[in-house]
Amino acid sequence: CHGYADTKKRSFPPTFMFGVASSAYQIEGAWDEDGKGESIWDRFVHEDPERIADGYNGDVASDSYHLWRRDVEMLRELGVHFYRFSISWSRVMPTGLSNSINEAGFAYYDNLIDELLKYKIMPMVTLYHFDLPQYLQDLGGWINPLSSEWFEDYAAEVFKRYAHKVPFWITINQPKSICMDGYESNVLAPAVNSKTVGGYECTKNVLLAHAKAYRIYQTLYKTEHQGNVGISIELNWYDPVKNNTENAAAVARARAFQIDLYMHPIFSETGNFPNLVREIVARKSKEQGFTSSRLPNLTAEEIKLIRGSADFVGMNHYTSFLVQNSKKQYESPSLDDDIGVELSYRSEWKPSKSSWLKNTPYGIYRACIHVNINYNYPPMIVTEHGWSTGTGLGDKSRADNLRHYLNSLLLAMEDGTKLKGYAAWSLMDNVEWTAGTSERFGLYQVDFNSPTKNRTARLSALVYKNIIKTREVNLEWMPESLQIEID
Ligand code: PNW
Repeated sequence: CHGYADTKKRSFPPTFMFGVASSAYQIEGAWDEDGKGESIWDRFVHEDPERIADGYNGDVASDSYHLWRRDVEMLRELGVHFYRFSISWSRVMPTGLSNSINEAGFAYYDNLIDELLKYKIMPMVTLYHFDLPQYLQDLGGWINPLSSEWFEDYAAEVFKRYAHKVPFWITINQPKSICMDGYESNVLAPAVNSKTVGGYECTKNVLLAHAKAYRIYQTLYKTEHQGNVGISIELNWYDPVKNNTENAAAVARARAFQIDLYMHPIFSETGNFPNLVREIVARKSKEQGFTSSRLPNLTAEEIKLIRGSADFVGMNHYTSFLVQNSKKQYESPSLDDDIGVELSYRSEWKPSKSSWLKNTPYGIYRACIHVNINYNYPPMIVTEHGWSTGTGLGDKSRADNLRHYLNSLLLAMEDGTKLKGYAAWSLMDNVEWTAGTSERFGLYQVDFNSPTKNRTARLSALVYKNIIKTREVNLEWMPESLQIEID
């Protein structure tokens, strides 16, 4: 255990990669330009503009569709080794199906990738970050059993074009958000809000989609290009509010449903969904009058396809939660009822601009150890971690959050975590889904009122630049000015 009196100097190894992350819908804009097809996010925000807190949606977003040269300049200012961005499926394949190819859409990514390579910044491409083509949603989206094949075709097309240029791939960003926020509830598009089987059917199909894409890369490109393909999983941390037997069981359920439901099929020795989740959902489903479990069965063949289908764990970590056994009765059936816990936060945890996000740096250490112990020390990359503020350049709270979480990661590495890289969320302010621009996550501020969407470095950008340059975390250091330049 590391006490606070510990003054040992630690640094990130020379091979450790620093980066920043973004996603297509959140930054690109140009929602219907040059042949792009409609996505579920376009539909979701246009159908009911009130869904976005401040009314600012992804129609224009940070306008990166036009400002990608400036974006790469910012990456050079920071001195990052890689840039994680996502490809908009409906921009490159307007209906989402394999016969529907939009060359103008691919040209955007050709340019971006070539500009990155010109400056020796490695592209890390996410294939899917929440923005399904609407045409596929009209066919059921991630509930349709064909969805994993649609995704496989899309992945094959993108690999074919970029496998020789892109060393790191993320198939899917956050299956839990996609399925539990998009299909089980109505927090994210497509807001299907099925409290019965939607979230779990989606989970199965998303895992299959991921695995099929992984196998294509393995079969066709791995030998020649030696790239790495992973998946980004929400790995926030859950601890008991108070230690007692009831809460211990509650924490086990929280971790099983929120983390291991997605990790276990891919990264465990045995594969399949975790036993605890299978038992609980099977039992509840029976009580609820279903003839089979709401959690779909995976066939032996499916288990085998999914197991081992990743070269690294992509960890998206933002915060920690306190868990207690729920006394209240949730709607039944529902995911909340299946889990049966209530979440809260310790009052000492510093709040961000987002209600769900508190500063708890020890949690990222604990999440790493959870992965190490349960999945036998797999290679890992933090593919997202970040902090929200309002507008303003003097974001001391983000700089402090960044430093303390990176410090925790140094401790996790010292204790055996095979962490290869870290991406800060996010390069710049963007459309924070239904929060619009009311919660800012950027190292660079974006002036959304200006037609030119000017980007300006925040204090945290300079702090991060210094960490990248020195490979050390100085918990005290403050930049003297807010000027940032390319070295
Ligand atoms: C991520 N949680 O989602 C997404 O991948 C990003 O697109 C998003 O902008 C970013 O977080 C900030 O919100 C999360 O409950 C969803 O702790 C949920 C949680 C964290 C991140």
